[in-house]
Amino acid sequence: MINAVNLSEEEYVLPGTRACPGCALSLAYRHILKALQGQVIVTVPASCLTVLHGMYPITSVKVPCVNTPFASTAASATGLVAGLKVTGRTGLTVLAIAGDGGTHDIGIQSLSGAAERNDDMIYICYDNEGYMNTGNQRSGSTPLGALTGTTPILGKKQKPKDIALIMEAHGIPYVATANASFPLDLYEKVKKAKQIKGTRFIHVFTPCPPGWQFPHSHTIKIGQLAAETGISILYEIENGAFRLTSASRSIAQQGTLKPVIEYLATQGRFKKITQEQISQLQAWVDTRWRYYLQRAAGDL
Ligand SMILES: Cc1ncc(C[n+]2csc(CCOP(=O)(O)OP(=O)(O)O)c2C)c(N)n1
Ligand code: SF4
Repeated sequence: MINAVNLSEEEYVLPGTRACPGCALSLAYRHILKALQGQVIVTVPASCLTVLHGMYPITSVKVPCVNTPFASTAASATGLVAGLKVTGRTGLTVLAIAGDGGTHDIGIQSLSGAAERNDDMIYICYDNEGYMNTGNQRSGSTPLGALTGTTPILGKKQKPKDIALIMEAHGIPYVATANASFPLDLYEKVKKAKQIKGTRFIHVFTPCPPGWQFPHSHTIKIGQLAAETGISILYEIENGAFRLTSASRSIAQQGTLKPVIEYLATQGRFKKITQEQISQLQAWVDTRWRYYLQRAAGDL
């Protein structure tokens, strides 16, 4: 079992990246690369992660990286996998990693194709629930009631797409959800995914201080609250076997979820949310939580 004491001290994300202070993506990425022990080729579309990497020829990251057009992250990973195969190189993981805009919306076609072929890659979606690199436009993952630069005055009217369920429906060998506030759970999942062949998909919840409008010192607390209220549910599905993990598992075993309003109140993006939207969000969380509890109990 990994813990903060025996976690590898080797760093692949160097100090001084161009990410904002308090960026949960930086924290998640640091642990993702640690879990892969640097034995990785990364492919990234335009996003906050390309900004974090820095501008050629300078980079803050100690692994090889391809910058790929927005829609083609998974397709470029497929090409890298084929390239490694024909050149006979083994021991390297191909990691495709994109934001929610690059995954739920723009990259979903190439991702679905790669998953259907079961191409041998890890695909990670870090989810800051908007197109943040270009100043916070709404995406298919932006929650109901959240304000962005492209939502109506009372916030987004639709609920988010459940990308992990969409990926599970492809029948791939490993699907997991994670949250940057629980980095060791994320680390364990990436480490496990590294050992599996075929398409592995991990969704990571990554709070974003400027986009979500909260002080950058609150990042970890907000990620924790997301798990405590059931907004972010942590689980893994390995060859069809479902299990809750980390905080979600503890809550399922010995607690109840906190009301979603406690989470909403921490972020300026929800400042215009109506009572009706709060009730809709709470109902959405309750339905999902019941569903995952049933799955964890083996009832579904
Ligand atoms: C085809 C194309 N359309 C639009 C853009 C402009 N663009 C660059 S990054 C970005 C936002 C990416 O959002 P997301 O994938 O959610 O990642 P984040 O920025 O939130 O990390 C956009 C729209 C682009 N680079 N290419
Ligand atoms: S805008 Fe958000 S996701 Fe992007 S670097 Fe800043 S904190 Fe991170």
